[in-house]
Amino acid sequence: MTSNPTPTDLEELQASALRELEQAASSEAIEQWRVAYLGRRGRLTQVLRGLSSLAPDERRTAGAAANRVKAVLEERLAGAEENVRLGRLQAIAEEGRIDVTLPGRHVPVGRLHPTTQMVREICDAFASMGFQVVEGPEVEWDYYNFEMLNIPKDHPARDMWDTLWIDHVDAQGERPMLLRTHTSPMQVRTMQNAEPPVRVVVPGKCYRYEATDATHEWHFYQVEGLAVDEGITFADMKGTLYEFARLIFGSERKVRFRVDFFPFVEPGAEMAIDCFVCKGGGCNVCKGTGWIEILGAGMVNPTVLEGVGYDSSRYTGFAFGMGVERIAMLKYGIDDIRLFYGNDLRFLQQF
Ligand code: YSA
Repeated sequence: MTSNPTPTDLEELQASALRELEQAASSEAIEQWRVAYLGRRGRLTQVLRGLSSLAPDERRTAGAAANRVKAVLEERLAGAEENVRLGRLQAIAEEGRIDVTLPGRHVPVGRLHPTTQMVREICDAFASMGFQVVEGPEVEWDYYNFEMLNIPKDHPARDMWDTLWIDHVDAQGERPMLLRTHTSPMQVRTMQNAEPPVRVVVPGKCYRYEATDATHEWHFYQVEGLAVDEGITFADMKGTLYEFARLIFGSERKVRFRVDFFPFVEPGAEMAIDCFVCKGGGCNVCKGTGWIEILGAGMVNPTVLEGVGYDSSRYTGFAFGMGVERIAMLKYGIDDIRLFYGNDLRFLQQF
């Protein structure tokens, strides 16, 4: 064919191509046909290449016609390949080589990470008691992580949180940014953006400049809780946390509150449950005490309430913070926190 194809040339090319394709009964014959017409040196490909030497008007008309032929040939090619495939399957079936009684092939299905499952279970427990779920930033200002929580600069209480600082220095030459060491800064952010009553839980990742061991990771998850309203008492806090422990660990578990110190609560408490291994008798999991600490809590310090503009003579509240992996360890009897982030499917597939 010349480099200036007429409509008749193209019709003839299409007709002869389709005739030949009908004769092609095997995959090999179909492939030969494809190379002959649509391959790099195929007849239709040559036509398309030749179009570049035509005047623009002619090129447009001839190009459209050639592309229509190409679309027809490609469609018929796909149909012919499918027919050969079906024919092959039918032949196999007729020979009786498909055993429909064989079990199917296992398709691996993904699942949620155990930490994610535990976060959701904890949040569901508090949602059932009327708490909203909110989230906040992992890169945080010193202002929210410490100062607004009644932990001023150079205060020894900062030593309770080994901090990873962000390499950003402000005009005063101070490092005001960090990776949050706990979810407590969200107490302040939440109160700054809402009037009481407030009831929130905050799941999220925290970071500490700590050496890892069986119960410590340098990154881990916490769930924070905060409730502020008129007339909230320590008894409300105990009742809420008892109910939480019952929902997560079952009604047989015993709960213990003891005095603890956090600068942002007054009074402060730690909550422990009786050891799941020895049931309170004392063993090496609970270090002989019979109890395992699961969270820190307390009544929100009036200084924190006043800092966000709440009237502390009118409003009171409680707050708490728990380690998610530690709760999962207690619930499922996991003896090393590092298993959570070792990416070992043998561990992860158990949940
Ligand atoms: C206390 C009082 C409140 O009113 C509100 C919150 C809190 C908790 C406080 N913000 C806090 O972070 N306390 S904590 O340092 O003792 O950590 C709380 C929980 O996080 C621990 O009980 C533990 O379960 C978990 N945790 C702490 N460091 C961890 C860790 N989990 C894994 N690896 C670590 N390195």
